[in-house]
Amino acid sequence: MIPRRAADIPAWYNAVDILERNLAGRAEKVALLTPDREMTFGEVSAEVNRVGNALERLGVRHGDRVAILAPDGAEWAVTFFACLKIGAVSVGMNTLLTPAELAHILVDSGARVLLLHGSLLEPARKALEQSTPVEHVVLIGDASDAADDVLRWEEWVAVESSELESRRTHRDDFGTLSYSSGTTGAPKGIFHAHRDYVLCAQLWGVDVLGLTAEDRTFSVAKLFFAYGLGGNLLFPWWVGASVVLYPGSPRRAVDVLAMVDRFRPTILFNAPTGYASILAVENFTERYDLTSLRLGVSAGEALPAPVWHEFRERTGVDLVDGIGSTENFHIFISNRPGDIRPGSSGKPVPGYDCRIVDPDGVPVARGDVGTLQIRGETAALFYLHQAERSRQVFLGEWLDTGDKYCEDAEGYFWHAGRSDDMLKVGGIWVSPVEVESVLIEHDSVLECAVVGVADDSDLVKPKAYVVLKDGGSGDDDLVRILVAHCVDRMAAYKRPRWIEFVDELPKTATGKIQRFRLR
Ligand code: 3UK
Repeated sequence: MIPRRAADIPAWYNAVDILERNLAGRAEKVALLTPDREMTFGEVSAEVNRVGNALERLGVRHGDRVAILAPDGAEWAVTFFACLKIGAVSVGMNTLLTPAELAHILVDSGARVLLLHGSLLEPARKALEQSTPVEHVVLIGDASDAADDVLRWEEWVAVESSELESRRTHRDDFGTLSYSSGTTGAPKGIFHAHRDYVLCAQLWGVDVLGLTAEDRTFSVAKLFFAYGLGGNLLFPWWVGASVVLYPGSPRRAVDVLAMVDRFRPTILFNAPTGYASILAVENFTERYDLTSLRLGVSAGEALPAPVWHEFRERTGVDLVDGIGSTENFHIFISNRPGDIRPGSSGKPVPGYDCRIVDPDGVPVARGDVGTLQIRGETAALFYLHQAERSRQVFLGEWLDTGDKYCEDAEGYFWHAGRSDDMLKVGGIWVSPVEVESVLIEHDSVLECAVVGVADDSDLVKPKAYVVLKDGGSGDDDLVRILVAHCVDRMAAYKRPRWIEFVDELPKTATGKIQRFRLR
């Protein structure tokens, strides 16, 4: 099967096939490597069956949601495929979120089971203190102070059979529910179907990126992001390549470099900020052996051309920038090996149609900037529990990306910002409205506005303009206090990198803050 259209996939299809197609001929091949563990396709498959049986024993059935809150590792990957195999829907949770955000996702998704890593016990415990639908918690790794009623992964799977029949799923049945942040309000739940994983694997992973069984992928972007899940699990396994899972922090470039040095991957998945932070490590090419790399992939935010050139000069490795979204599951416009325009997002991935439209929905002239809409079979259909927002974004066959783009004479697409106020910081969404609402909670702050400002690498980071209550002018101490205030209440990547104290903020006649003027 070479699926380039949904109709190429059998109507009744379970995407556990992505794993199990390797059992004929590659069962003994290493499927995944982590800093402390290695598993073959055969071993992963047996473990998937045990976990599938264990989930069914807990009562998990077709369509039920299973949340995963864990660093990237073997258990994450195994649980993901176990859910597919029994027709359940996995909810990969962002490990950086606050307890309140985690609780929201547990409630909104209706998760009945939570797979929880011991290192995340604290935020999870606080989240579970609120009323959530979670009936069972399965604990991965050791955490001696966990409650008695949690199940322990090892014991939980040990008693199960390694045989399991796939449950019958339609190619259009959902296999994942991912959460993505918006400007205001709660994160939006986005379902993807069994069909989407194989279509994206073929259309971009194989046809554009050129993945083969000889590759070994490594991703700094986590599995709970669609970017990491596709790039570092589904697409490589679709072609029988091995994946290296990294449980550490994306912010530690030296750890990332040490992983590449140790595991010798051929393809690196990272966000532009991640590449810029590698470049900032002194003499990194002398200290770490990166010669295994044949390509780097960049997504999450636009990759500035200077970063592309510097990375190429220092390492000899070409970076392939492509734009994807959780709504579409993965990349739909991309550069490709051997055909790269640094600074651009490349050309539409075959299988997707792209159009750039004005505010009335009319296509603009080539070269003009407009809003990008895409059409393709991997697009989600709606946001869970957000009918109104869904109607604005999912326009029948077309999906409104909210990104501004222009297409040049040669057909390359150039990112030109967002049509909302959302910021991508290190490839992850940050809502200026959310940062403002946290800053304003501080006693000294009268009002504030947060905008994206480019740093030395031309990558956007949040900057806050703050008006103080006492009419004061502020100082470095207050900057530190306000940043600490933000880090206490939000994921640290959302904190303002600069704070400027001002006497007033630019406003419209109706009193609305004009963020564009601050930008
Ligand atoms: C922005 C980019 C310019 C853009 C994602 C690869 O990022 C992913 O999904 P999200 O839902 O965010 C989507 C939004 O992020 N963006 C992403 N990549 C680029 N802007 N150049 C890029 N290369 O605003 C887009 O609408 O978090 C990325 C694969 C799968 C994904 N889900």
